[in-house]
Amino acid sequence: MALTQKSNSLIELDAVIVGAGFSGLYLLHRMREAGFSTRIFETGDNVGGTWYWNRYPGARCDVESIYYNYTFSDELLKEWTWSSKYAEQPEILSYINYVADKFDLRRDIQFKTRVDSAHFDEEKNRWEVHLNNGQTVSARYFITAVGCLSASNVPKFKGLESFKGEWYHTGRWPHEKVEFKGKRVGVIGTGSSGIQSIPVIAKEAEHLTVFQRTPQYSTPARNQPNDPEYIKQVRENYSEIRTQMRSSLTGIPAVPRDRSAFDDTPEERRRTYEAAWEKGGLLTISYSYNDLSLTPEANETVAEFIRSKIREVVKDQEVAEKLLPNFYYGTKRPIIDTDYFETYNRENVTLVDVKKAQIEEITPSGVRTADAEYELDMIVFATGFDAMTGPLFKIDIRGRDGVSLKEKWAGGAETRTYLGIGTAGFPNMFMLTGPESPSVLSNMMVSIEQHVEWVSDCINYMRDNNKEVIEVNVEAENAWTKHCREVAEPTLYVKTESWYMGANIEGKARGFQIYLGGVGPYRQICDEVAEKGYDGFTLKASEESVVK
Ligand code: NA7
Repeated sequence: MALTQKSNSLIELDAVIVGAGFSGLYLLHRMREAGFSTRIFETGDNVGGTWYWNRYPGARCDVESIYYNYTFSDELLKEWTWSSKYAEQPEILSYINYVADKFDLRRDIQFKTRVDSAHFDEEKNRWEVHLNNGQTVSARYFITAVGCLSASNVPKFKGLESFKGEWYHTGRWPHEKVEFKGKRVGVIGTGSSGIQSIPVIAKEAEHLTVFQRTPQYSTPARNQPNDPEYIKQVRENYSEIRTQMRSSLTGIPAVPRDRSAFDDTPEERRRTYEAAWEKGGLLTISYSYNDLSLTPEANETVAEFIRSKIREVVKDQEVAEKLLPNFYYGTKRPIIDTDYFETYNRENVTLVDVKKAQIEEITPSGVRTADAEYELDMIVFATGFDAMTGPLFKIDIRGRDGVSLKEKWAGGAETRTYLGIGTAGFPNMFMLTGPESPSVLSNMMVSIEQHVEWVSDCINYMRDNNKEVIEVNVEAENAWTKHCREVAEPTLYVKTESWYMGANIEGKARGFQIYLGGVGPYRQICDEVAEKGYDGFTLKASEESVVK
């Protein structure tokens, strides 16, 4: 189908995709292959999404590189070789650029263009999409590929505008090299971004002050170059690996040991945790036993083990004490690092506990906490994101009766979706890795491919069956949201104030918005929905479409 431009300001398409990250790019490819006129609108000036924006020093993926790539093209799998176990941001960005070129995707991507609003026109059964450059696009389908962690959060500290030095947010890092040499740098935040960047900045800066609110559990990544023999084996077996990834719980072919933490003696447990610590990696420790995320007692065994390692690594015991986490392990995003705790043994690093004495204001020359003032030349905000709903709410999305998504979801407090893919009252709109899908608690690549394939298959089905409108049924939505909450409720996740719960954003309602049933079972549910002719959705041909 051809793209038509009626005038300078109206573009007609089959589908609009928002965002040129991993999900948007693959969907564009699938849609074009199927003959749909599709265009991506992207704020940045190049492809990459998360990996375009998060260029901070030390940025790296914590899912093993061999699992963190597209798997839809065997040719692509053969062509690309990851240099190390955990790929660095520049290498991932090169990969995304390579994919964009290989599949000639750029010609249908409009860069430096923000989607400001998308309103469903009930008379035409089309989405009217407004861009920040004044253009209007009319499309049958509106698909958000905006990622879960793209709305960066710079807390509203008093006085920030008065700061005379440089400041950056890790998720909006400049393209030019940021110079730390000879500077007094402050990093606020010790989530994954802080923990990845702190050791790198410490090596360059004259002095680094880390402002920590919540100490974190972090375990060694033990990154290493990929052995060519290993890569050869992976290539030969990728078909099997892909099947395992797709049917696994997290999108990584690993299973928790079928054993409770209390099936072992304390000595055996310690040996198990020590071996996992030495091996490194994301799921190594957390998969040591099957009840670590379920019971406080089992959880405490791994939590205390990590605390003991922190006491061992950090030489100054006063500093070590400040670094000891005390929430349930794994209920905030588990982190893997390279020399994070070791960094506090450096002479040029100071740790400040801002839970004890909170940041009161940013002054022209630094940061003032309740009990001290810190002179700084640069502040790095590693303060995270308005996750899940944040990126969607940045767009004024309105469905039937002009109701906005933000209103429908009461600012996030009442988020309701069907499968995390659609929401009632917003016909022909699909969300890739949306709230209430496995998303951030899975290997995003597996979840992205599954959503993209499901959505593009659905749009194909619509065309093949002469349907014009697809819309989530309220009953199906209510049942899915209920199911999501029931799966999360017995876990320890809901007991911790985390960004999974919306707790990192001032005034944001608390609620767990990730489907914890696992990517394999989730895929099965989605497949069954499709096999039953999109059970839980109402599909209408053009003549039967509801016109109010
Ligand atoms: P995170 O994990 O949300 O971490 C943000 C950090 O910033 C965390 O330590 C926060 O403390 C801290 N923070 C946030 N607001 C403040 C204020 N006002 N004062 C002091 N400290 C603050 O974001 P990341 O970018 O590190 O990682 C996001 C995800 O990207 C990661 O989980 C991976 O999935 C990839 P808190 O814990 O809220 O007390």
